[in-house]
Amino acid sequence: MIRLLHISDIHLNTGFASKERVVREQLKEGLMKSFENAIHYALGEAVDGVIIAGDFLDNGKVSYKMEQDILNLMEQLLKAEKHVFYATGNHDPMNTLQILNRLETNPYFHCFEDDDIKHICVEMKSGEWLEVVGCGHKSKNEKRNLIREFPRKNNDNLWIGIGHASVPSALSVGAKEQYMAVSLSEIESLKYDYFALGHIHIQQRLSERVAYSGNIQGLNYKEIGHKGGYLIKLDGDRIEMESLCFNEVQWEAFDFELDESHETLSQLESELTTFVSEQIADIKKSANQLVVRVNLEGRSSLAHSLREVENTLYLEACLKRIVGLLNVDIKLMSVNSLLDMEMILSEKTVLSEALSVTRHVEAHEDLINRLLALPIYNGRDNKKEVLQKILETAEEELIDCFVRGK
Ligand SMILES: [Mn+2]
Repeated sequence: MIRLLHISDIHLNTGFASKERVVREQLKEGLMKSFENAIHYALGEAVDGVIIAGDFLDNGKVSYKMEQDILNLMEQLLKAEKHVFYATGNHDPMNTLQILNRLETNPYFHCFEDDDIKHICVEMKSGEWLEVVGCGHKSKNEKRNLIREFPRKNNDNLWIGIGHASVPSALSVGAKEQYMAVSLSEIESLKYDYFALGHIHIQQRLSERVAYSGNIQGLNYKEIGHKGGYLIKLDGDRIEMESLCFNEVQWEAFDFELDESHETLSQLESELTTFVSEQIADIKKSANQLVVRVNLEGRSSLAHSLREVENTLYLEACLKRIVGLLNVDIKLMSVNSLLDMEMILSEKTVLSEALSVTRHVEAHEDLINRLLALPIYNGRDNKKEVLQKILETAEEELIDCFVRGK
């Protein structure tokens, strides 16, 4: 049996520029710690090798300390006779981490650095032979489907493939840039025993033998929940996969509905404290540190006070301290004042007239046509949806303007 740890997209030197200094440092340390967690796992378990499927680094700016930390962890693995299979990605193309060249002569270190399709055959401790086919990214903008050129499995050895590539059918957050795009059926036609993918940060098994390990610590609020890698066990024609958790810091986001019952900020603070504590009760047992965003929605008499930045900053600080979090962000999604809408609409005012247009825009065909002819809609194919969104916002702005005299 061959056991491999598959990780990818560590983005080790991400800057987290939007966060304040203390939080930024802790997020960066968390990334290194998450990587360490993965390496320590590999050292402690009967793992034959570690696959790193690209974007190990976020960019080419690597501090001396980080270089030394990386080298140190890699050397621990190699000393323990664990193979390292590292393929570069779009963030860490060829020559990004030159310090690893120093490991080139180590028989346990295998780097798939550029666009050459490398095919190696490695003898494992069990005496089994593992054939590994992979390639890296020669530049930051590798769009060619190099995986299509990989050789098909043609003997009884165990074969794995490694690539940092987009599979268009995979689940991703928003539209992710397509690098080395390859279809699942093309990968499957290679008949490998396992294909380790990197690039998409959501862990997912695309088929029995093709998977993205996901990243090992979230980088932003789109990347919530546990993060880690896969333990792959290959035994003859059997495959077993286990999802593992390595993240040191965990990102979470929760929606909180405001209503007329929230009358003072201090009352809101105490309700938010209880709410967030409840939401994270189970998560906190597994993650060491949490970064939490609270999305506020709804109508409340506190809308105005919440729009004052110093008030939300203070609320964030309170939540962070009381609940014991690494950081809290409060985001006003759609927070609006309490209003008697029925009354506003029933009155005969400019506002009620304007609102009746935004609410029943479909009744004004010529108006729609004039609006859609505006330059902001040029080249958009979902014009009506965009217009609808703008009208929804416009309603709030109209009310702000007329009722609150802004
Ligand atoms: Mn990538």
